Amino acid sequence: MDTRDDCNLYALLARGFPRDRGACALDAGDGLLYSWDDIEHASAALANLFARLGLPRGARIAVQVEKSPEALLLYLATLRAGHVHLPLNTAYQPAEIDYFLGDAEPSVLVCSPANLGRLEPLARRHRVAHVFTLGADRRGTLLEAAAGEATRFETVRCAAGDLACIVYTSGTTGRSKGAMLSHANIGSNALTLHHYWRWRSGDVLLHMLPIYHVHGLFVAVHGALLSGSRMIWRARFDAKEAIALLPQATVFMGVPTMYVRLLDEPGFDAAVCRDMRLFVSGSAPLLPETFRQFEARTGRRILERYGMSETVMLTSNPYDGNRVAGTVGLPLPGVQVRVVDDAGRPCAVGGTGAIEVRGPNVFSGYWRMPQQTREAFTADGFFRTGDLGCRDANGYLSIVGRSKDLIITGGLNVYPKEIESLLDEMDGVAESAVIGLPHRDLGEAVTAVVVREPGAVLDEAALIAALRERIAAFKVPRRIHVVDELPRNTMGKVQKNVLRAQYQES
Ligand code: MCA
Ligand code: AMP
Repeated sequence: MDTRDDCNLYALLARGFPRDRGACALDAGDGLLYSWDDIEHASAALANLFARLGLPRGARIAVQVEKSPEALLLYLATLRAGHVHLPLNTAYQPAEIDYFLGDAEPSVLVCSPANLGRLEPLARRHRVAHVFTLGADRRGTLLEAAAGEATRFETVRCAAGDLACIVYTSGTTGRSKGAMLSHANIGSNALTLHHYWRWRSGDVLLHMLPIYHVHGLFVAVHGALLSGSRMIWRARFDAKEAIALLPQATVFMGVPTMYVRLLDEPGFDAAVCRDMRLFVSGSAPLLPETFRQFEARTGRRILERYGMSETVMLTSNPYDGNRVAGTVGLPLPGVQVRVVDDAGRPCAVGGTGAIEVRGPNVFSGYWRMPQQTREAFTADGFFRTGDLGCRDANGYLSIVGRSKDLIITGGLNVYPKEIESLLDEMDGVAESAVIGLPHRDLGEAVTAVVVREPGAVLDEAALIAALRERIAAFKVPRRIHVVDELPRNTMGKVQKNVLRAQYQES
Protein backbone atom coordinates (compact mmCIF):
# COMPACT_ATOMS: atom_id res chain seq x y z
CA MET A 1 0.00 0.00 0.00
CA ASP A 2 1.19 3.51 -0.78
CA THR A 3 1.97 5.22 2.50
CA ARG A 4 2.04 8.74 1.10
CA ASP A 5 -0.49 11.26 2.35
CA ASP A 6 -3.13 12.12 -0.13
CA CYS A 7 -2.00 15.66 -0.91
CA ASN A 8 -2.42 15.35 -4.66
CA LEU A 9 -3.61 18.74 -5.87
CA TYR A 10 -6.02 17.18 -8.37
CA ALA A 11 -7.60 15.13 -5.59
CA LEU A 12 -8.09 18.34 -3.60
CA LEU A 13 -9.63 20.18 -6.56
CA ALA A 14 -11.88 17.25 -7.44
CA ARG A 15 -13.40 17.39 -3.97
CA GLY A 16 -14.97 20.65 -5.08
CA PHE A 17 -16.55 19.24 -8.23
CA PRO A 18 -20.36 19.39 -8.00
CA ARG A 19 -22.50 16.33 -7.37
CA ASP A 20 -24.07 16.72 -10.80
CA ARG A 21 -21.14 15.57 -12.92
CA GLY A 22 -23.14 16.07 -16.08
CA ALA A 23 -23.35 19.83 -15.48
CA CYS A 24 -21.26 22.19 -17.57
CA ALA A 25 -17.75 22.78 -16.19
CA LEU A 26 -16.25 24.61 -19.12
CA ASP A 27 -17.77 26.45 -22.05
CA ALA A 28 -15.18 26.57 -24.81
CA GLY A 29 -17.05 29.07 -26.93
CA ASP A 30 -17.09 27.06 -30.13
CA GLY A 31 -20.26 25.20 -29.24
CA LEU A 32 -18.41 22.65 -27.14
CA LEU A 33 -19.34 22.28 -23.49
CA TYR A 34 -17.24 20.13 -21.15
CA SER A 35 -19.01 18.50 -18.24
CA TRP A 36 -17.34 17.62 -14.94
CA ASP A 37 -17.39 14.01 -16.11
CA ASP A 38 -15.56 15.08 -19.26
CA ILE A 39 -12.86 16.73 -17.15
CA GLU A 40 -12.50 13.62 -15.00
CA HIS A 41 -12.52 11.15 -17.90
CA ALA A 42 -10.35 13.03 -20.38
CA SER A 43 -7.72 13.82 -17.74
CA ALA A 44 -7.81 10.12 -16.77
CA ALA A 45 -7.16 9.06 -20.37
CA LEU A 46 -4.14 11.37 -20.59
CA ALA A 47 -2.87 10.16 -17.20
CA ASN A 48 -3.20 6.57 -18.46
CA LEU A 49 -1.17 7.53 -21.51
CA PHE A 50 1.62 8.79 -19.24
CA ALA A 51 1.41 5.54 -17.25
CA ARG A 52 1.71 3.51 -20.46
CA LEU A 53 4.80 5.50 -21.45
CA GLY A 54 6.38 4.31 -18.22
CA LEU A 55 7.53 7.77 -17.19
CA PRO A 56 9.48 7.90 -13.96
CA ARG A 57 7.66 9.43 -11.03
CA GLY A 58 8.16 13.18 -10.95
CA ALA A 59 8.96 13.32 -14.68
CA ARG A 60 8.74 16.84 -16.08
CA ILE A 61 6.16 17.40 -18.79
CA ALA A 62 7.02 20.58 -20.66
CA VAL A 63 4.11 22.25 -22.41
CA GLN A 64 4.16 25.07 -24.95
CA VAL A 65 0.74 25.05 -26.56
CA GLU A 66 -2.01 27.51 -27.38
CA LYS A 67 -4.65 27.83 -24.69
CA SER A 68 -7.44 25.28 -25.10
CA PRO A 69 -9.60 23.11 -22.83
CA GLU A 70 -7.30 20.20 -23.71
CA ALA A 71 -4.27 22.16 -22.51
CA LEU A 72 -6.02 22.42 -19.16
CA LEU A 73 -6.82 18.69 -19.20
CA LEU A 74 -3.16 17.99 -19.89
CA TYR A 75 -2.20 19.96 -16.77
CA LEU A 76 -4.74 18.08 -14.66
CA ALA A 77 -3.57 14.74 -16.07
CA THR A 78 0.01 15.58 -15.16
CA LEU A 79 -1.05 16.26 -11.56
CA ARG A 80 -3.08 13.06 -11.43
CA ALA A 81 -0.19 10.96 -12.68
CA GLY A 82 2.21 12.46 -10.12
CA HIS A 83 4.34 14.19 -12.74
CA VAL A 84 5.54 17.76 -12.86
CA HIS A 85 3.86 20.35 -15.07
CA LEU A 86 6.23 22.77 -16.78
CA PRO A 87 4.25 25.49 -18.55
CA LEU A 88 5.99 27.66 -21.15
CA ASN A 89 4.85 30.99 -22.56
CA THR A 90 3.62 30.55 -26.14
CA ALA A 91 5.67 33.59 -27.18
CA TYR A 92 9.00 31.92 -26.35
CA GLN A 93 11.31 31.41 -29.31
CA PRO A 94 13.27 28.17 -29.88
CA ALA A 95 16.44 29.65 -28.36
CA GLU A 96 14.49 30.21 -25.13
CA ILE A 97 12.88 26.75 -25.23
CA ASP A 98 16.32 25.26 -25.75
CA TYR A 99 17.37 26.56 -22.35
CA PHE A 100 14.29 25.20 -20.56
CA LEU A 101 14.69 21.73 -22.10
CA GLY A 102 18.34 21.63 -21.11
CA ASP A 103 17.69 22.85 -17.59
CA ALA A 104 14.54 20.92 -16.67
CA GLU A 105 15.33 17.71 -18.58
CA PRO A 106 11.69 16.88 -19.25
CA SER A 107 10.62 13.40 -20.31
CA VAL A 108 7.83 14.80 -22.47
CA LEU A 109 7.46 17.92 -24.58
CA VAL A 110 4.02 18.89 -25.85
CA CYS A 111 4.11 21.67 -28.44
CA SER A 112 1.75 23.12 -30.99
CA PRO A 113 1.76 21.37 -34.39
CA ALA A 114 3.05 24.54 -36.05
CA ASN A 115 6.17 24.53 -33.84
CA LEU A 116 7.04 20.85 -34.17
CA GLY A 117 9.55 21.37 -36.97
CA ARG A 118 11.49 23.93 -34.94
CA LEU A 119 11.29 22.21 -31.55
CA GLU A 120 11.71 18.52 -32.35
CA PRO A 121 15.44 18.85 -33.16
CA LEU A 122 15.95 20.63 -29.84
CA ALA A 123 14.02 17.94 -28.00
CA ARG A 124 16.10 15.25 -29.66
CA ARG A 125 19.33 17.01 -28.70
CA HIS A 126 18.19 17.19 -25.09
CA ARG A 127 17.08 13.54 -25.16
CA VAL A 128 13.44 14.32 -24.43
CA ALA A 129 11.93 10.84 -24.69
CA HIS A 130 8.52 11.79 -26.07
CA VAL A 131 7.33 14.70 -28.19
CA PHE A 132 3.62 15.25 -28.82
CA THR A 133 1.64 17.97 -30.49
CA LEU A 134 -1.55 19.62 -29.35
CA GLY A 135 -3.32 22.28 -31.38
CA ALA A 136 -5.95 24.72 -30.19
CA ASP A 137 -8.30 22.91 -32.59
CA ARG A 138 -7.87 19.62 -30.66
CA ARG A 139 -5.70 18.16 -33.39
CA GLY A 140 -2.29 16.66 -32.78
CA THR A 141 -0.56 13.49 -31.72
CA LEU A 142 -1.24 13.85 -27.99
CA LEU A 143 -4.98 13.28 -28.23
CA GLU A 144 -4.48 10.63 -30.89
CA ALA A 145 -2.18 8.73 -28.56
CA ALA A 146 -4.62 9.03 -25.66
CA ALA A 147 -7.67 8.15 -27.73
CA GLY A 148 -7.75 4.45 -26.80
CA GLU A 149 -6.89 4.91 -23.13
CA ALA A 150 -9.25 4.01 -20.32
CA THR A 151 -11.21 6.91 -18.90
CA ARG A 152 -10.74 5.87 -15.30
CA PHE A 153 -7.52 6.53 -13.44
CA GLU A 154 -6.74 6.32 -9.79
CA THR A 155 -5.11 9.62 -8.99
CA VAL A 156 -1.62 9.00 -7.65
CA ARG A 157 -1.18 9.70 -3.95
CA CYS A 158 1.26 12.46 -3.15
CA ALA A 159 3.12 13.72 -0.12
CA ALA A 160 2.73 17.42 0.70
CA GLY A 161 6.20 18.27 -0.56
CA ASP A 162 6.00 16.37 -3.84
CA LEU A 163 6.65 18.60 -6.80
CA ALA A 164 3.58 19.59 -8.84
CA CYS A 165 4.92 22.35 -11.09
CA ILE A 166 8.07 24.12 -12.10
CA VAL A 167 7.35 27.70 -13.10
CA TYR A 168 10.23 29.49 -14.73
CA THR A 169 10.80 33.07 -13.73
CA SER A 170 13.47 35.21 -15.30
CA GLY A 171 16.44 35.93 -13.12
CA THR A 172 18.28 39.16 -12.43
CA THR A 173 21.38 37.56 -13.90
CA GLY A 174 19.52 36.85 -17.12
CA ARG A 175 19.25 33.08 -16.50
CA SER A 176 15.73 31.84 -15.87
CA LYS A 177 15.14 30.00 -12.61
CA GLY A 178 12.62 27.21 -12.17
CA ALA A 179 10.50 27.83 -9.08
CA MET A 180 9.60 24.42 -7.61
CA LEU A 181 6.04 24.39 -6.31
CA SER A 182 4.68 21.42 -4.43
CA HIS A 183 1.15 20.03 -4.35
CA ALA A 184 0.78 21.51 -0.85
CA ASN A 185 2.16 24.94 -1.83
CA ILE A 186 -0.44 25.34 -4.54
CA GLY A 187 -3.22 23.49 -2.76
CA SER A 188 -2.96 25.48 0.47
CA ASN A 189 -3.16 28.72 -1.50
CA ALA A 190 -6.12 27.50 -3.54
CA LEU A 191 -8.02 26.70 -0.33
CA THR A 192 -7.13 30.04 1.24
CA LEU A 193 -8.35 31.98 -1.80
CA HIS A 194 -11.45 29.81 -2.02
CA HIS A 195 -12.50 31.01 1.43
CA TYR A 196 -11.09 34.55 1.26
CA TRP A 197 -12.79 35.45 -2.01
CA ARG A 198 -15.96 33.55 -1.08
CA TRP A 199 -16.06 31.25 -4.08
CA ARG A 200 -19.45 29.53 -4.17
CA SER A 201 -21.21 27.00 -6.33
CA GLY A 202 -23.07 28.87 -9.01
CA ASP A 203 -20.18 31.23 -9.67
CA VAL A 204 -19.23 31.64 -13.32
CA LEU A 205 -15.64 32.60 -14.09
CA LEU A 206 -14.88 34.45 -17.31
CA HIS A 207 -11.40 33.08 -18.03
CA MET A 208 -9.39 35.09 -20.57
CA LEU A 209 -5.89 34.87 -19.07
CA PRO A 210 -3.11 32.71 -20.47
CA ILE A 211 -2.56 29.44 -18.59
CA TYR A 212 1.23 29.38 -18.73
CA HIS A 213 1.40 31.55 -15.60
CA VAL A 214 0.32 31.42 -12.01
CA HIS A 215 -2.44 34.00 -12.44
CA GLY A 216 -4.46 32.19 -15.12
CA LEU A 217 -3.54 28.62 -14.21
CA PHE A 218 -3.59 28.55 -10.42
CA VAL A 219 -5.44 31.58 -9.12
CA ALA A 220 -8.25 31.59 -11.65
CA VAL A 221 -8.65 27.92 -12.62
CA HIS A 222 -8.28 26.49 -9.12
CA GLY A 223 -10.85 28.91 -7.73
CA ALA A 224 -13.40 27.70 -10.24
CA LEU A 225 -12.61 23.98 -9.93
CA LEU A 226 -12.52 24.02 -6.16
CA SER A 227 -15.97 25.57 -5.98
CA GLY A 228 -17.44 23.48 -8.78
CA SER A 229 -18.05 26.64 -10.81
CA ARG A 230 -18.41 26.89 -14.55
CA MET A 231 -15.73 28.58 -16.60
CA ILE A 232 -16.34 30.56 -19.75
CA TRP A 233 -13.07 29.72 -21.41
CA ARG A 234 -11.57 31.95 -24.09
CA ALA A 235 -8.16 31.64 -25.71
CA ARG A 236 -7.20 35.27 -25.16
CA PHE A 237 -8.42 38.55 -23.80
CA ASP A 238 -10.47 40.75 -26.07
CA ALA A 239 -12.25 43.72 -24.47
CA LYS A 240 -15.30 43.65 -26.75
CA GLU A 241 -15.77 39.91 -26.28
CA ALA A 242 -15.35 40.32 -22.53
CA ILE A 243 -18.12 42.92 -22.50
CA ALA A 244 -20.37 40.55 -24.44
CA LEU A 245 -19.69 37.70 -21.98
CA LEU A 246 -19.57 39.51 -18.62
CA PRO A 247 -23.38 39.52 -18.25
CA GLN A 248 -23.19 35.71 -17.98
CA ALA A 249 -20.36 35.77 -15.42
CA THR A 250 -19.87 36.47 -11.72
CA VAL A 251 -16.06 36.50 -11.44
CA PHE A 252 -13.31 37.93 -13.66
CA MET A 253 -9.55 38.00 -13.15
CA GLY A 254 -7.16 40.11 -15.14
CA VAL A 255 -3.97 42.12 -15.31
CA PRO A 256 -4.27 45.93 -15.17
CA THR A 257 -3.93 46.24 -18.96
CA MET A 258 -7.21 44.35 -19.30
CA TYR A 259 -9.01 46.80 -17.00
CA VAL A 260 -7.56 49.77 -18.91
CA ARG A 261 -8.80 48.23 -22.16
CA LEU A 262 -12.28 47.54 -20.74
CA LEU A 263 -12.51 51.18 -19.66
CA ASP A 264 -11.53 52.28 -23.17
CA GLU A 265 -14.73 50.67 -24.46
CA PRO A 266 -17.74 53.00 -24.35
CA GLY A 267 -20.04 49.96 -24.00
CA PHE A 268 -18.51 48.97 -20.67
CA ASP A 269 -20.89 50.02 -17.90
CA ALA A 270 -22.78 48.93 -14.78
CA ALA A 271 -25.37 47.00 -16.79
CA VAL A 272 -22.68 44.77 -18.26
CA CYS A 273 -21.47 43.99 -14.73
CA ARG A 274 -24.90 43.43 -13.21
CA ASP A 275 -24.23 39.88 -11.97
CA MET A 276 -20.53 40.31 -11.33
CA ARG A 277 -19.55 39.85 -7.69
CA LEU A 278 -15.76 39.95 -8.05
CA PHE A 279 -13.17 41.60 -10.29
CA VAL A 280 -9.61 40.67 -9.30
CA SER A 281 -6.48 42.45 -10.53
CA GLY A 282 -2.87 41.42 -10.12
CA SER A 283 0.53 40.64 -11.65
CA ALA A 284 1.33 44.35 -12.05
CA PRO A 285 0.42 47.58 -10.26
CA LEU A 286 -3.15 48.76 -10.79
CA LEU A 287 -3.09 52.54 -11.03
CA PRO A 288 -5.36 54.23 -8.46
CA GLU A 289 -6.76 56.18 -11.40
CA THR A 290 -7.89 52.93 -13.08
CA PHE A 291 -9.41 51.70 -9.80
CA ARG A 292 -11.38 54.96 -9.42
CA GLN A 293 -12.52 55.12 -13.05
CA PHE A 294 -13.66 51.53 -12.81
CA GLU A 295 -15.71 52.25 -9.72
CA ALA A 296 -17.22 55.37 -11.24
CA ARG A 297 -18.23 53.49 -14.40
CA THR A 298 -19.45 50.21 -12.91
CA GLY A 299 -20.06 50.78 -9.21
CA ARG A 300 -17.61 47.89 -8.52
CA ARG A 301 -14.34 48.14 -6.65
CA ILE A 302 -11.61 45.99 -8.20
CA LEU A 303 -9.97 43.69 -5.65
CA GLU A 304 -6.21 44.00 -6.05
CA ARG A 305 -3.96 41.26 -4.75
CA TYR A 306 -0.24 40.51 -4.86
CA GLY A 307 1.65 37.34 -5.60
CA MET A 308 4.62 35.76 -7.28
CA SER A 309 5.44 32.59 -9.15
CA GLU A 310 7.53 31.48 -6.17
CA THR A 311 4.79 32.02 -3.63
CA VAL A 312 1.44 32.00 -5.43
CA MET A 313 -0.74 34.63 -3.66
CA LEU A 314 0.53 36.60 -0.68
CA THR A 315 -1.77 39.50 0.08
CA SER A 316 -5.23 40.59 -0.95
CA ASN A 317 -7.56 43.47 -0.42
CA PRO A 318 -10.49 42.26 1.65
CA TYR A 319 -13.62 40.77 0.16
CA ASP A 320 -16.00 42.59 2.49
CA GLY A 321 -13.87 45.33 4.00
CA ASN A 322 -12.36 48.40 2.44
CA ARG A 323 -10.48 47.88 -0.83
CA VAL A 324 -7.87 50.62 -0.89
CA ALA A 325 -6.61 51.92 -4.25
CA GLY A 326 -2.86 51.71 -4.68
CA THR A 327 -2.49 48.97 -2.07
CA VAL A 328 -2.36 45.20 -2.40
CA GLY A 329 -4.24 44.70 0.87
CA LEU A 330 -3.48 42.49 3.83
CA PRO A 331 -1.51 39.26 4.24
CA LEU A 332 -3.67 36.25 3.38
CA PRO A 333 -4.53 33.97 6.32
CA GLY A 334 -1.56 31.74 7.13
CA VAL A 335 0.89 33.91 5.19
CA GLN A 336 3.45 35.96 7.12
CA VAL A 337 4.52 39.15 5.40
CA ARG A 338 7.10 41.55 6.81
CA VAL A 339 8.72 44.74 5.61
CA VAL A 340 12.31 45.07 6.78
CA ASP A 341 15.16 47.57 6.52
CA ASP A 342 18.67 46.81 5.25
CA ALA A 343 19.63 45.34 8.63
CA GLY A 344 16.60 43.02 8.59
CA ARG A 345 14.71 45.00 11.26
CA PRO A 346 10.94 45.53 10.84
CA CYS A 347 10.15 48.95 9.35
CA ALA A 348 7.90 51.33 11.23
CA VAL A 349 4.43 52.07 9.79
CA GLY A 350 4.91 54.03 6.57
CA GLY A 351 8.58 53.07 6.28
CA THR A 352 9.82 51.54 3.04
CA GLY A 353 11.70 48.26 3.10
CA ALA A 354 12.14 44.84 1.54
CA ILE A 355 9.07 42.58 1.47
CA GLU A 356 9.77 39.11 2.88
CA VAL A 357 7.29 36.25 3.21
CA ARG A 358 6.87 32.86 4.83
CA GLY A 359 4.05 30.35 4.71
CA PRO A 360 2.82 27.01 3.40
CA ASN A 361 2.42 28.59 -0.04
CA VAL A 362 6.10 29.51 -0.39
CA PHE A 363 8.11 27.35 -2.79
CA SER A 364 10.93 25.10 -1.68
CA GLY A 365 13.59 26.52 -3.97
CA TYR A 366 14.86 26.94 -7.51
CA TRP A 367 15.31 23.84 -9.61
CA ARG A 368 18.92 22.68 -9.40
CA MET A 369 20.11 26.07 -8.17
CA PRO A 370 21.11 25.55 -4.53
CA GLN A 371 23.15 28.73 -4.36
CA GLN A 372 20.32 30.96 -5.66
CA THR A 373 17.91 29.14 -3.37
CA ARG A 374 20.07 29.85 -0.33
CA GLU A 375 20.37 33.50 -1.27
CA ALA A 376 16.62 33.79 -1.76
CA PHE A 377 15.81 32.92 1.86
CA THR A 378 16.71 34.57 5.17
CA ALA A 379 18.16 32.55 8.05
CA ASP A 380 14.69 32.32 9.62
CA GLY A 381 13.11 30.97 6.44
CA PHE A 382 11.53 34.08 4.91
CA PHE A 383 11.64 34.40 1.12
CA ARG A 384 13.06 37.67 -0.17
CA THR A 385 10.55 38.81 -2.80
CA GLY A 386 12.74 41.53 -4.32
CA ASP A 387 9.78 43.90 -4.01
CA LEU A 388 9.88 47.03 -1.86
CA GLY A 389 6.86 47.95 0.17
CA CYS A 390 5.42 49.86 3.06
CA ARG A 391 2.48 49.24 5.35
CA ASP A 392 -0.03 51.77 6.58
CA ALA A 393 -1.47 51.98 10.09
CA ASN A 394 -4.20 49.49 9.15
CA GLY A 395 -1.68 46.95 7.89
CA TYR A 396 -2.39 47.47 4.19
CA LEU A 397 0.67 46.81 2.06
CA SER A 398 1.69 49.02 -0.87
CA ILE A 399 4.34 47.97 -3.35
CA VAL A 400 6.47 51.04 -3.88
CA GLY A 401 9.30 49.67 -5.98
CA ARG A 402 11.58 46.73 -6.64
CA SER A 403 15.10 45.96 -5.60
CA LYS A 404 15.25 43.58 -8.55
CA ASP A 405 15.73 45.17 -11.96
CA LEU A 406 12.44 44.06 -13.51
CA ILE A 407 10.01 45.49 -16.04
CA ILE A 408 6.37 44.35 -16.04
CA THR A 409 4.71 44.87 -19.40
CA GLY A 410 1.07 43.92 -19.78
CA GLY A 411 1.46 41.61 -16.76
CA LEU A 412 4.52 39.82 -18.21
CA ASN A 413 7.95 40.07 -16.64
CA VAL A 414 11.02 41.18 -18.54
CA TYR A 415 14.43 41.20 -16.94
CA PRO A 416 16.58 43.95 -18.52
CA LYS A 417 19.76 41.93 -18.05
CA GLU A 418 18.57 39.29 -20.51
CA ILE A 419 17.91 41.85 -23.25
CA GLU A 420 21.06 43.83 -22.49
CA SER A 421 23.20 40.68 -22.83
CA LEU A 422 21.76 40.02 -26.28
CA LEU A 423 22.17 43.64 -27.43
CA ASP A 424 25.73 43.80 -26.14
CA GLU A 425 26.68 40.82 -28.33
CA MET A 426 25.47 42.56 -31.49
CA ASP A 427 27.88 44.10 -33.98
CA GLY A 428 28.49 47.78 -33.41
CA VAL A 429 27.00 47.81 -29.89
CA ALA A 430 29.41 48.82 -27.15
CA GLU A 431 26.90 48.52 -24.30
CA SER A 432 23.23 48.95 -23.54
CA ALA A 433 20.68 49.72 -20.86
CA VAL A 434 17.11 48.44 -20.93
CA ILE A 435 14.45 50.36 -19.00
CA GLY A 436 10.70 50.38 -18.53
CA LEU A 437 8.86 53.57 -19.42
CA PRO A 438 5.31 54.34 -18.27
CA HIS A 439 2.85 53.12 -20.88
CA ARG A 440 -0.87 53.78 -20.75
CA ASP A 441 -1.90 50.34 -22.03
CA LEU A 442 0.92 48.04 -20.87
CA GLY A 443 1.86 49.76 -17.62
CA GLU A 444 5.49 49.75 -18.66
CA ALA A 445 6.99 49.61 -22.15
CA VAL A 446 10.35 47.95 -22.70
CA THR A 447 12.82 50.50 -24.09
CA ALA A 448 16.52 50.16 -24.86
CA VAL A 449 19.32 52.70 -24.99
CA VAL A 450 22.41 51.41 -26.81
CA VAL A 451 25.85 52.92 -27.11
CA ARG A 452 27.38 52.58 -30.55
CA GLU A 453 30.99 51.56 -30.97
CA PRO A 454 33.13 54.36 -32.45
CA GLY A 455 32.37 54.63 -36.17
CA ALA A 456 29.53 52.07 -36.08
CA VAL A 457 26.18 52.81 -37.69
CA LEU A 458 23.27 51.23 -35.82
CA ASP A 459 19.82 50.83 -37.27
CA GLU A 460 16.95 50.63 -34.77
CA ALA A 461 14.75 48.47 -37.00
CA ALA A 462 17.57 46.00 -37.69
CA LEU A 463 18.36 45.65 -33.98
CA ILE A 464 14.68 45.03 -33.20
CA ALA A 465 14.41 42.46 -36.00
CA ALA A 466 17.49 40.63 -34.72
CA LEU A 467 16.07 40.48 -31.20
CA ARG A 468 12.71 39.19 -32.42
CA GLU A 469 14.42 36.09 -33.80
CA ARG A 470 15.92 35.29 -30.42
CA ILE A 471 13.35 36.19 -27.78
CA ALA A 472 9.61 36.41 -27.20
CA ALA A 473 8.05 39.47 -28.85
CA PHE A 474 6.81 40.93 -25.55
CA LYS A 475 10.43 41.24 -24.36
CA VAL A 476 11.60 43.08 -27.48
CA PRO A 477 12.05 46.83 -26.86
CA ARG A 478 9.41 48.95 -28.56
CA ARG A 479 12.05 51.62 -29.11
CA ILE A 480 15.84 51.47 -29.22
CA HIS A 481 17.66 54.79 -28.80
CA VAL A 482 21.23 54.98 -30.08
CA VAL A 483 23.61 57.21 -28.08
CA ASP A 484 27.32 57.83 -27.60
CA GLU A 485 27.39 57.19 -23.88
CA LEU A 486 25.25 56.25 -20.89
CA PRO A 487 24.87 58.45 -17.81
CA ARG A 488 26.83 57.00 -14.87
CA ASN A 489 27.15 57.86 -11.20
CA THR A 490 30.47 58.39 -9.46
CA MET A 491 30.70 54.63 -8.83
CA GLY A 492 30.46 54.05 -12.58
CA LYS A 493 26.97 52.51 -12.35
CA VAL A 494 24.53 53.28 -15.17
CA GLN A 495 21.86 55.69 -13.92
CA LYS A 496 18.68 54.11 -15.23
CA ASN A 497 16.57 56.69 -13.39
CA VAL A 498 18.23 59.42 -15.47
CA LEU A 499 17.48 57.48 -18.66
CA ARG A 500 13.86 56.92 -17.58
CA ALA A 501 13.42 60.66 -16.98
CA GLN A 502 15.08 61.54 -20.26
CA TYR A 503 13.17 59.15 -22.53
CA GLN A 504 9.82 59.37 -20.80
CA GLU A 505 9.40 62.74 -22.43
CA SER A 506 10.64 61.72 -25.88
C1 MCA B 1 1.36 40.96 -26.29
N1 MCA B 1 2.28 41.83 -26.75
C2 MCA B 1 2.87 42.43 -25.73
C3 MCA B 1 2.28 41.85 -24.59
N2 MCA B 1 1.36 40.96 -24.97
N3 MCA B 1 3.83 43.35 -25.68
C4 MCA B 1 4.23 43.72 -24.47
N4 MCA B 1 3.73 43.23 -23.32
C5 MCA B 1 2.74 42.30 -23.35
N5 MCA B 1 2.24 41.78 -22.24
C6 MCA B 1 2.58 42.15 -28.13
C7 MCA B 1 2.66 40.96 -29.04
O1 MCA B 1 3.96 40.47 -29.09
C8 MCA B 1 2.21 41.55 -30.35
O2 MCA B 1 3.27 42.28 -30.90
C9 MCA B 1 1.18 42.56 -29.95
O3 MCA B 1 1.49 42.91 -28.60
C10 MCA B 1 -0.23 42.01 -30.01
O4 MCA B 1 -0.23 40.68 -29.51
P1 MCA B 1 -1.52 40.02 -28.90
O5 MCA B 1 -1.24 38.62 -28.53
O6 MCA B 1 -2.69 40.32 -29.81
O7 MCA B 1 -1.66 40.85 -27.60
P2 MCA B 1 -2.87 40.98 -26.71
O8 MCA B 1 -3.83 39.89 -26.92
O9 MCA B 1 -3.37 42.38 -26.82
O10 MCA B 1 -2.20 40.72 -25.26
C11 MCA B 1 -2.02 41.66 -24.32
C12 MCA B 1 -2.41 41.06 -22.99
C13 MCA B 1 -1.55 39.79 -22.77
C14 MCA B 1 -3.88 40.69 -22.98
C15 MCA B 1 -2.15 42.08 -21.92
O11 MCA B 1 -0.17 40.12 -22.78
C16 MCA B 1 -1.89 39.06 -21.52
O12 MCA B 1 -2.79 38.24 -21.50
N6 MCA B 1 -1.15 39.36 -20.44
C17 MCA B 1 -1.35 38.68 -19.16
C18 MCA B 1 -0.10 37.97 -18.77
C19 MCA B 1 -0.30 37.20 -17.48
O13 MCA B 1 -1.13 36.31 -17.36
N7 MCA B 1 0.49 37.54 -16.50
C20 MCA B 1 0.46 36.87 -15.19
C21 MCA B 1 1.84 36.40 -14.82
P3 MCA B 1 3.70 42.11 -32.42
O14 MCA B 1 2.41 42.24 -33.20
O15 MCA B 1 4.65 43.24 -32.62
O16 MCA B 1 4.32 40.76 -32.48
S1 MCA B 1 1.76 35.55 -13.22
C22 MCA B 1 2.29 36.76 -12.20
O17 MCA B 1 2.73 37.75 -12.60
C23 MCA B 1 2.15 36.71 -10.71
C24 MCA B 1 2.26 35.39 -10.06
C25 MCA B 1 0.84 37.32 -10.34
O18 MCA B 1 0.85 38.08 -9.36
O19 MCA B 1 -0.16 37.02 -11.01
P1 AMP C 1 6.16 36.66 -11.44
O1 AMP C 1 7.63 36.52 -11.28
O2 AMP C 1 5.68 36.58 -12.83
O3 AMP C 1 5.51 35.76 -10.53
O4 AMP C 1 5.83 38.13 -10.99
C1 AMP C 1 5.82 38.49 -9.65
C2 AMP C 1 6.01 39.96 -9.50
O5 AMP C 1 4.88 40.65 -10.05
C3 AMP C 1 6.04 40.39 -8.06
O6 AMP C 1 7.31 40.19 -7.46
C4 AMP C 1 5.66 41.84 -8.16
O7 AMP C 1 6.80 42.63 -8.49
C5 AMP C 1 4.69 41.84 -9.32
N1 AMP C 1 3.29 41.92 -8.88
C6 AMP C 1 2.38 40.95 -8.74
N2 AMP C 1 1.20 41.45 -8.33
C7 AMP C 1 1.37 42.78 -8.20
C8 AMP C 1 0.53 43.86 -7.82
N3 AMP C 1 -0.75 43.69 -7.50
N4 AMP C 1 1.06 45.11 -7.80
C9 AMP C 1 2.35 45.31 -8.13
N5 AMP C 1 3.19 44.34 -8.52
C10 AMP C 1 2.71 43.08 -8.55
